[in-house]
Amino acid sequence: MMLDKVVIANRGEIALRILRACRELGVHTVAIHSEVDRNLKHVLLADETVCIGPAPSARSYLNVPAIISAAEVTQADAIHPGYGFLSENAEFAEQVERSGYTFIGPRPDSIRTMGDKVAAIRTMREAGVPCVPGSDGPLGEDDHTNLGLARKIGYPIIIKAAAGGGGRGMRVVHSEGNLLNAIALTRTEAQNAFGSDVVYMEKFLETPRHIEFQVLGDGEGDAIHLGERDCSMQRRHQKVVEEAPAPGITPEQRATMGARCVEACKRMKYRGAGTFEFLYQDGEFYFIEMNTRVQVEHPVTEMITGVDIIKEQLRIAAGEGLSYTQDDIVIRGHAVECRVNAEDARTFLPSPGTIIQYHAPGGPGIRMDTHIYNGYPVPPHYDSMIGKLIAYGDTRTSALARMRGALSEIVVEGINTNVALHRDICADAAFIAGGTDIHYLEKKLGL
Ligand code: MV4
Repeated sequence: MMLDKVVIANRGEIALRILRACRELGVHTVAIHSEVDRNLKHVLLADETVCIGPAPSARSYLNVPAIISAAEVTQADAIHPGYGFLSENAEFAEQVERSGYTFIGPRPDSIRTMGDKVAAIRTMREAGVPCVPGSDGPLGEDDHTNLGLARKIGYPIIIKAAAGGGGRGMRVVHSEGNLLNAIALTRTEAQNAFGSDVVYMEKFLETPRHIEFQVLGDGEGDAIHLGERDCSMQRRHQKVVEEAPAPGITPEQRATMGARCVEACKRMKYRGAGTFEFLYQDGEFYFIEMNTRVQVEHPVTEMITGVDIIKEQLRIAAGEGLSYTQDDIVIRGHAVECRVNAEDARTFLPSPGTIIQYHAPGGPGIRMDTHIYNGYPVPPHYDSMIGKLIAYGDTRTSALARMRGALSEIVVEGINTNVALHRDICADAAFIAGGTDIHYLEKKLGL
């Protein structure tokens, strides 16, 4: 392994996941952490640790000079950003590289292009990836043109901020009378939230599923896909349960869509792990966004392919290329992931506090990716996700049976969690049948 020492620029379960992958490859680890995170499991396990600032993320996990200084003082050679925080910040990736370190992720230009949703859609359309019928570019200021565009696409339509994504900066328009006002409002909000008032228009799909394809690129023009995940079980743009493969998607659909994503990766010489997000409705896929990072739900793909995605990220960053060709990738069995959050069951508000008692679930096909332990205090400053319970089986039915078993075993005391919600979802007839849409959970919860 051409990497000797990696700075893990994240916290929680993903930091521990990255540390484990480094250990397996004989790579030394530096855990950088905030003042309240000295007792994080991966910090206790890391070869070296550097405190980079106080609890608020803006002063620690988002503090670029502090993170690069930590790489300097420890003489590390690479930085893994994990997910969230600085993982999709092109300026950070650029600064890391300009300072002489390897950014474990895509080239800054790829991050920048995909961060601009209009540029991302143009790139995908040119590569032959199917997109949602829409404006195929930013909306101009001419009202007549915009009214004509929407009429041609057909209502309902959705106005989205080019700098948005992940559900931020969007507005649905059901009829012509509201269009111009909606464009103006979305522009103003986008300007305030992202510093850009560029917006675009798409046909609004009313009952889609969220299906995403995992890709790996070597940065030199080779790329493979690892099939898809279904992440439709969500609440307020927060995924709750994910699974792979997506129920009802045929091997032919997987091969076709996978090949289109791979073609797009090859054209942009994409480097590292990435995810193509699609809406899937009435048997058709429509590209909406690309994520240029490893995702929370990567384990379900690891379970059905046997590929260690974090190890692949490290190998690619080290210039060792991909360990697999597309023909090596065989999808076998089914995996489901439940995100375990420290939150109130009724209000969904974060519920920090000390874990008094933790009993991990186990048995065949059960994987728990978590940093929690008995006595660990969940701090109030960060995301409420404390772990991911993953169940694998030969079939979806067996994966779900194992998940229900694991959910009946798991004990997390001292804080409130959403484990009861997961028990409810995994006993839900429509979920068990498979193929529920992105609105299913919110409707079930009566929102
Ligand atoms: C859409 C859509 C329907 N039609 N675009 C929300 C998050 C962002 N990634 C894109 N989103 C959506 N875009 C069109 N043309 C519905 C959503 C959407 C959604 C998408 C995926 C997962 C959950 C969602 C929840 C609400 C809305």
